[in-house]
Amino acid sequence: MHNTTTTPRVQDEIKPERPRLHKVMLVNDDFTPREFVVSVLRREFRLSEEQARQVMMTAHQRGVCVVAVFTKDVAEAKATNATDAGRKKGYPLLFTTEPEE
Ligand code: TYC
Repeated sequence: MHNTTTTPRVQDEIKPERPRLHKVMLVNDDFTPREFVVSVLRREFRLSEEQARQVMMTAHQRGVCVVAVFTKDVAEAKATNATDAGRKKGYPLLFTTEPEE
């Protein structure tokens, strides 16, 4: 009998992958009132008054702003709810999602 030594291969070291997070983005438009955007951000994303104002103003000035990151299902559900809140009032307010790099 002869001795054999084995070195573990990289693939044998099983590392569970973290679920990829998804960003919720707020998209600017010319019609939705600023105060309404702030109220949706506070209610749907639990932002403080100051955080909500900063996110709203960033979207207003730059066209888009990251609101928060969540797992895919949560990001999509929150983006849909927040977009629907605007639609119910007749506003074109839009929240989208995209995977984080
Ligand atoms: N641009 C809007 C206005 O001037 C306010 C607004 C900000 C709307 C951000 C959407 O994502 C938005 N009334």
